[in-house]
This record gives sequence, structure tokens and C-alpha cells, in this order.
Amino acid sequence: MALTDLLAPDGAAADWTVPQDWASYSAAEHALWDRLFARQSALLPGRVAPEFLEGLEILRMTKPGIPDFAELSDRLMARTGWQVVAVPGLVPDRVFFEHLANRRFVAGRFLRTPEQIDYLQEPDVFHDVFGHVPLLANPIFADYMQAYGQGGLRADALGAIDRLARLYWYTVEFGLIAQPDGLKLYGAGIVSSHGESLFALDDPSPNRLGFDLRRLMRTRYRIDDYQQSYFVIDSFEDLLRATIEADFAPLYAGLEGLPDLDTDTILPGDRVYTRGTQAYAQNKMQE
Ligand code: HBI
Ligand code: FE
Repeated sequence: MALTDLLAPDGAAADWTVPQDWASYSAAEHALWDRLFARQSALLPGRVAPEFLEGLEILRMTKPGIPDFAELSDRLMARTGWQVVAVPGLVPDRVFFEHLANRRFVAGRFLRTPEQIDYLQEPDVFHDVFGHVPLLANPIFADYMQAYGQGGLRADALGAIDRLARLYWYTVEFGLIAQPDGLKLYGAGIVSSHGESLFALDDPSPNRLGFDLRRLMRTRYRIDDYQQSYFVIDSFEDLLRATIEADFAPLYAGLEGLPDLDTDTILPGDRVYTRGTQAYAQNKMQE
């Protein structure tokens, strides 16, 4: 990567952060946040990991309007030592990892338009804050996110960011967790999406497979539609342990030369919770 790729855009600090400028949100934007919030809060109880709902309460995110990052950071700092900082949009990998490694979560400050209520490409403040921030109030998950940032800095030096990005994708963004009363959601990409909050748990189409770090790092993912496979962790402790204990350099070396796996592959060694029909993805292909 050229050095200039890491140069922050005009108006941003050297670490790519910008002021959230909370006072500049319009009444319509606060109202749209409330609408998104109400829709997800009605859907998620019973479907999401209880730690997520606890996070919403602890951080007082149930209060109306787009959260003020300064206030959110105060509560988060007292709880787990994390902060939320605003960025203009996607930031370079190194910048992203550097923030996470220092317990700073970067969040977009803009909100989707009403036309984009169900789908948008770039992470907005609803995805970043509603989706990601509640679990940062959980001490184990908070440590996992920092460990991921530290792993990212090491992966960058080893040229293995693409593999590590798959770990982020299949856990932080699209992870499921097994609980005594069934599978629950915890990935931010799912919990901030009305459609995928239903699809990921209830639809017969996708595979639901046991988490395996090595296997997951070989698995491609979809950025354009619902996932064809979800990976299920047993607990946040397990996820943190697997990530901290994995000696990434030999892990990456051992994966060298192994073919990537398609988004719908099931291997003989997989722990299969659901063997998906893949009907959803197949219908999409015929369109
Ligand atoms: N930047 N703002 C922002 N948000 C992300 O989630 C993000 C990013 N830059 C890079 C990135 N994610 C991923 O490439 C890493 O997880 C690998
Ligand atoms: Fe995200």
C-alpha cells in the first residue's frame, strides 16, 4: 500500500477521525434512527444474544435519537475502557486495526436516507452504533475486539489481511452463538438488518456451521447479499480464547496453497447445525 493511501482526507485528523458534530443532525435524522431502532428492538428479544440487549441498557441506547458519541464513550469507558470515534466512511485496514488495538471503535457519522432503510453499501451510524457498540459493553467481547485489532496489525506485516478479514466477517459482522434455547444472533451486520435478522435464524436456505478458525479463514464471503453460511460459536470466551491462542504466523503458513472454500461448501469435518437448502441464493441466480 502506498503511504499516501493512509493520508487522512481533508477535514479529518491524522488518525482519520472527524468530529461527530452531533448538534448538526436534523430532526428527520433523529426520527429515522428512532424508526430503525424501534423496528429492531421489537424483533430482537429472544433472537439476539442477551449480552447485546444488556449492552443497549447499560449504555442507555434505548434513549431516543442518534446517540452522542461523547456520552456513549463516557459510559463505555467506565465499563470496558472503549470509546466510539467518528470517521468519514471506510478507513484503510491499518488505520482501522490501530484504533481497535487501542480500544477505539470507529463509526460512520452519517445516517442512511429513508430510501436506503433496508439496504446500503457503506456502514452508516445505525449499523456501526446500533450493530456494533452494545457488545463492546461486554468485557469478553470488548477484549476480543481489541485482540482482533492487534491480530490485524500482525496480519498486515504477514500479508494475511484477507484471511483475517474473514474472521471479522464471520464473527463480528455475521456471527451466531449457540445458547441452551437455540441459536442466537450477535453479528452487527445481522442485528442492524431487519431482513437478515429473520433470514439468519429462520430461513432454511443458509448453512449454519460450527466455528473453526482455520476453516473459516479459507471461506469466501458475500458482500452483496445475505450470507450462504453462518458460523456458530459456543461462547464469547471460546471466541476470545481461539483468537488469542492462535499463533497466527504458523496458522497463515499452514493455509498457504490450500484452496479457498465457496460460500456454500460443507466439509466432512464441519459441525453442522443446519444443512442449508441454498434455495434463496439459487433463486437469486435465476433472476
Ligand atoms: N473502516 N470505518 C470502517 N469500518 C470497518 O468496519 C472497516 C474499515 N476499514 C477496514 C475494515 N473494516 C476491514 O477491512 C477489516 O476488518 C479487515
Ligand atoms: Fe460493521
